[in-house]
Amino acid sequence: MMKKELPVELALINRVQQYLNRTAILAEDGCFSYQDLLQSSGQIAQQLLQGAEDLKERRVVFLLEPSFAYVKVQWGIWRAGGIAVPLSPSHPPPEWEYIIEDTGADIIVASSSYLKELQPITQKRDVHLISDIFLTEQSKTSKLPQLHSQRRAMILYTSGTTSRPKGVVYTHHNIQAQIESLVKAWQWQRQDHILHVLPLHHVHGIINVLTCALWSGATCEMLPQFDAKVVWERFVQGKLTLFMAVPTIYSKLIDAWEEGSTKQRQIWSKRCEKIRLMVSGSAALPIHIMEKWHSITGHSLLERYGMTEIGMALSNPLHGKRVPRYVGTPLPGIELRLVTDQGDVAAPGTAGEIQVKGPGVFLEYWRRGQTTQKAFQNGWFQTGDVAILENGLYRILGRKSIDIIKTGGYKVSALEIEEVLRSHPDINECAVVGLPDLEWGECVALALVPRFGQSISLSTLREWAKRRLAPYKVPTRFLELDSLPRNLLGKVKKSEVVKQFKPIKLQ
Ligand code: MCA
Ligand code: AMP
Repeated sequence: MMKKELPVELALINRVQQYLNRTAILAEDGCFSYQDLLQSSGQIAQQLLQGAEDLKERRVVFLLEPSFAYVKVQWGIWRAGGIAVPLSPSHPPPEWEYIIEDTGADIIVASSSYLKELQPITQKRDVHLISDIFLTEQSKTSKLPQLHSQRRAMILYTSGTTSRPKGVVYTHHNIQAQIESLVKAWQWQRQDHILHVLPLHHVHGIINVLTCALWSGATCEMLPQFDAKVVWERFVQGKLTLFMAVPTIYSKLIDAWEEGSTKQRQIWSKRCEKIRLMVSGSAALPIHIMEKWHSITGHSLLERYGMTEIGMALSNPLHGKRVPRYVGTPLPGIELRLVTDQGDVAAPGTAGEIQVKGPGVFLEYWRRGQTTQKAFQNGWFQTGDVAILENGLYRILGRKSIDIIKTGGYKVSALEIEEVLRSHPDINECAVVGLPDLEWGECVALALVPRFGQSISLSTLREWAKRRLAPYKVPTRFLELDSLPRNLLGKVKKSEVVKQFKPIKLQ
């Protein structure tokens, strides 16, 4: 049965009426109340509309640093009836161009620092480019469109088992369901104050941290980028009640703590007592990080499991024992099952693929009807992750595809990287694999066969790749081979490729 459609204003935007004078965002561009957010996003909506009544799901790409500007533009797009598509400032222009082209966006809002790099793309594609400095504060705001929650709200790009990233489409209703589930499970309150250090083109940073905070009337303090020392200083200020990050960030915080003086360490550790909850997710949390973090801060990290297509699905409890290596039980509103390779629902103690149903599950892959269809089995989304249920708790065992790598909390596709690297003039053939890595979880490793007589160095290849790929997709380990190991059908045997790399001691 279709859920009764409510105007979006009643959900996220209307809630703000309860908190008008509270601080919503603290960032480098200032301190802003919910009233400011409501007013500025309304004005931006008006400017995007240019006299039209409704953007009617036009895609609006925006490229802004973590700031109040990011939030007001995101809300402005939503309030004008557009689909918000965030780009990452850390990506090189070819990655932006791919998303602009794939979404068919015809408006881009960008911070002035990216205009020069964006102009060739916007000219080629006839896209209207608006610099954030031209987002004027108009005094008059007229009526904004009434939206319904089943309308498309956002597209986020995710890498997978296809060579190019796919756009994951959420309706306002999907976003609301994801938020409500987490707000309930982790008991978000208006008194909460969270430090935001994550990228703003993925679910973890956008939904779990930013939008859950704003839904709850809490304060979201944004850093322009992650910096371990700055994070420790913010912990010391004593205002924070929540912190959420990926395991690599906790690893980097531990390194910074170990480099601190004895006195500094004591202060840093002591002030963490005030924080009520620290969450880890987006990749498996290694036990050594969980234990070390507990020993220096007294916090047992709450590990949870999620995916771009479904939001968050499993979580350890807010109150109660958080068991290392386990990701707990389904979050509110989530239906979850494990399915064996034979297609049966797995009994407890038997491994199976995680499949999920729920109101937070995405609507579709943008303009990829067949891929969307294939991703579901009788209404269940097939995650490609394998897990087991033991003593009532889920434990993630790994992924079905060797071509998906998780590095620093980012999902990257080996196939996508190979496709780009194959266009290098000195590479004859190549294979990309993920290798276990103490700091990054996995690192991107490249085995290549050079063209006859050519010799390639890792550093020059990295420079070349950085102009075409996001920094976290650029290989950090490198191996030259005479030929790639292949099976009888000519397919590269990736498990053999992995074995050819010299193992690195993990602890
Ligand atoms: C960057 N570098 C890397 C990697 N990333 N090297 C190896 N592996 C990597 N993955 C290199 C850069 O090339 C550069 O090297 C140097 O490290 C510094 O780069 P920078 O970008 O400044 O790194 P950083 O700021 O230290 O980044 C680390 C980070 C970042 C903060 C952990 O990776 C991050 O924000 N990760 C979070 C990702 C996230 O939010 N994922 C959620 C996806 P050089 O100087 O030589 O060039 S959503 C999801 O997964 C689901 C829904 C879920 O469950 O949450
Ligand atoms: P993304 O597509 O970037 O949203 O990444 C989602 C993927 O991250 C999932 O499919 C899992 O493979 C992985 N993931 C997220 N949280 C965890 C976790 N707690 N433990 C293990 N893997 C995780």
